[in-house]
Amino acid sequence: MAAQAAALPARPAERPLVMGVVNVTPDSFSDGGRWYDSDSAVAHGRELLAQGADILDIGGESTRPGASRPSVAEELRRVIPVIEGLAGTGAWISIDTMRAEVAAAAVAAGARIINDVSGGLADPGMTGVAADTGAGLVVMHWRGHSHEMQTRAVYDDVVADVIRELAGQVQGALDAGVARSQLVVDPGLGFAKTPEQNWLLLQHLSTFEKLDLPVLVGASRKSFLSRIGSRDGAAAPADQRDYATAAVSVVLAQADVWAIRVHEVRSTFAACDVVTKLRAAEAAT
Ligand code: PMM
Repeated sequence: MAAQAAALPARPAERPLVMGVVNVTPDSFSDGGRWYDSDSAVAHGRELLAQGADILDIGGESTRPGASRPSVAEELRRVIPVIEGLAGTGAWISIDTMRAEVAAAAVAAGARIINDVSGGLADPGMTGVAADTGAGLVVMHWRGHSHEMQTRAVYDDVVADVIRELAGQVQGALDAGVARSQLVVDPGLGFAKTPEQNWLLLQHLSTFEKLDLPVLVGASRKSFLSRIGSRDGAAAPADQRDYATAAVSVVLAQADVWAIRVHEVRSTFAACDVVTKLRAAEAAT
């Protein structure tokens, strides 16, 4: 009998996996419009792979606060040619979508992981696609679409509430027939979270071990990082938040998360290497 392909890439012992973002959108907050045509998106994906990215996350819908949703046809038009263009590289490709139809088409085109920022809540068919295809499934904590999420950042205890709600989303996936070995959880930084709540979640990442599943974290270029490092109080535009992002990646590597989702991969590899070297020095003493 042929061995069944693993649903998820293995994490190297010494560092988290690094997931590079390819947003094929006109309006993502971090890089909207830069890789909007298929050829430049494929070229960008290849560049991230050359820089060492372990996974490429291809998305055709911006989830920034207030963004309007593309049609299904438009989302498919954006992502499928890019997945087809990158599948031949043998890279692990994830599809960043909340739609079951897009996820199914993406897996047929070569994606092996479904990254659903709604964690199965936006489209009731999503967990069934993961169960039927055996693809990996990232279940992110989510409380509503972009136009309404900022009003939903109200928690009694953000860490406990996010973990409890994520556990419910995970149970929904398991009930639909998804295997535990397919699942990854994500605290969903910036999604129905204030900056203070994002920092609390980062501070308490070890609490997510309760869920007993790999943890993915995406802090890259998010607005809670816009004033990190600023000495005059001015907010940096999204594409100038990579130093702050890399500093968070040090924290994520120290927390031994499964994967870090970033737009600029080199600085996160540098962050991971710093943690690896410190650990080696500690082991040598
Ligand atoms: N953040 C964004 C998009 N997709 N997926 C996961 N799993 N986790 C995240 O934190 C996440 C995500 C928003 O960032 P972008 O618009 O720059 O891609």
